[in-house]
Amino acid sequence: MSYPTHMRESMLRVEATRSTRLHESCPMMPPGDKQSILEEFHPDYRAEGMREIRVGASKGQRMPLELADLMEGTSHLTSGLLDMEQIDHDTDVLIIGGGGAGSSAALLARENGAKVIMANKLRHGDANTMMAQGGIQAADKGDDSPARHYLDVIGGGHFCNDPDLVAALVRDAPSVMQWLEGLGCMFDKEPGGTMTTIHGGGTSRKRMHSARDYTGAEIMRTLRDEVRSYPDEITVLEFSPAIELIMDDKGQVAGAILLNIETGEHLVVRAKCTILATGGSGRLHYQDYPTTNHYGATADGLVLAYRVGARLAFLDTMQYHPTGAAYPEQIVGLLVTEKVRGLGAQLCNVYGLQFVHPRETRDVEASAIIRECKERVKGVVTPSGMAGVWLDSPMIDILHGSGTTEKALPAMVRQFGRFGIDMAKEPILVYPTLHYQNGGLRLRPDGSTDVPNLFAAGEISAGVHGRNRLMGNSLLEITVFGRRAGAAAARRAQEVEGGKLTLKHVDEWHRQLQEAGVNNPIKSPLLLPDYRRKVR
Ligand code: MEZ
Repeated sequence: MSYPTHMRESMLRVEATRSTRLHESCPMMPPGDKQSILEEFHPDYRAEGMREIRVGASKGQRMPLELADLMEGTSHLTSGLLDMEQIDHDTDVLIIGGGGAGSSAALLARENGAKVIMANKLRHGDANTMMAQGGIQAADKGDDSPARHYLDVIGGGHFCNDPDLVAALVRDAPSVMQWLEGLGCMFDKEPGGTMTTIHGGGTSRKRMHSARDYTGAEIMRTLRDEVRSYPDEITVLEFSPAIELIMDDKGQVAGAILLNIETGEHLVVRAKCTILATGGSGRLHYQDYPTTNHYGATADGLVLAYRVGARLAFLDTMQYHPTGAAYPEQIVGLLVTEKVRGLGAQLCNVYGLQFVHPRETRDVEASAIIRECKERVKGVVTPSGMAGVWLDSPMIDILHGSGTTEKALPAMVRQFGRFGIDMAKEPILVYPTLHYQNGGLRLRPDGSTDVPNLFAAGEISAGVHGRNRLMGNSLLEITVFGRRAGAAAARRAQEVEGGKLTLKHVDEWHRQLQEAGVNNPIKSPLLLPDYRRKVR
């Protein structure tokens, strides 16, 4: 397929400026310019895209329209619908979600003596973790330290992060890398055996560790294998999403109702502690953006936790990854890892000119691309009418030696190679894509939430990243807080005195919706995105 003629013409301009650009990079933006570009171009600042939620513990908080509609949805159940005395599974710790956070939690809960059930909406490991490419941050080299990592995270998050959560993240990072390696995770190494590390946007040291460009898949493979080697202590249920949390008459969370989506059967799972690890919400396609996310990323855990009174934070900030594929159409929105820029590729407009430093933080980088295409009209327009900018990937082999692209980015090379584009020789076209939910449930460093016996870990949570996450801190977050939540939930489970199970909170939720005048609410959790053609 390769590129049509008009795109080739623009590509020639990128080639023409390359030798000069190899020796010069756009300067980083001063702080004032960063703030103004965000306010003008970042989707989070588009007032029409957000609204306040009208009910619940965080009433009045702003969030994307699509999410607010879902959070204000009605349950698939009411309290009288199921016999809550008929218990299908009884366990110490129920984990809802089997991506990296859920799997890490399962392992640590087991290690701390708990019997565990892990409920997956689809298959174990069908999650955003599997799709994460570029790397995982950890300050484990001589020129770096958790303190430097801390400052980078806080700066990247616009100084809004929860300091205790950040401290936990960066302190645990080196030991989490050792843990993963000990479990068999094959990270990239130099010939001498030290871990290969590169920069990411907003990092002051090279601390991005990777497994080529399928780091998340490698971590998920390792964690899944490990979980599956303890079948007597960790029961894995697949195709069984949670559709409601269960409370007891003492006001504690006491498990969940699962829906077996193959048989339509409802399962009552009683648990002393419950961990939500359901990930993010990219499949809600805020403001019609395409997404890098897994099909299951539909905010289910947020919906369930909110109904039992958990508080939310930072849901008015989403991450638009600067470089989603913009051509060919078949892969629009799929991730082009930040590692491509980390290895030196620069962004260029239709004239082959650089317009932004390649390693600004993601929110700034994405805003600069949107401005280049929308306001300055210097994007490259594809045959489907979408504008994008060039990511000059051939720079990688020039800077690091022939064959580097193939070695460091095999998944990317294949993704574009299928369409006749050799990214080691030709630049690729990119545009921002919805990637990550910066906010979510409020959390303590041990993974506990405001609601008794309810824990959370991973993308569902809020505060670690403030208003903007740096590359590689999500794979770190899922392992650090998955482990913490698993251990804390197992410890707590030893003390829990359960009560009588109930779904009365669901009736109370419906009453609150009515009182707030929320008309025609949709049913939630959504479970899977609805891609059917809409009737006009
Ligand atoms: O942390 C991420 O989101 C990540 C590593 C993504 C990427 O660009 O590869």
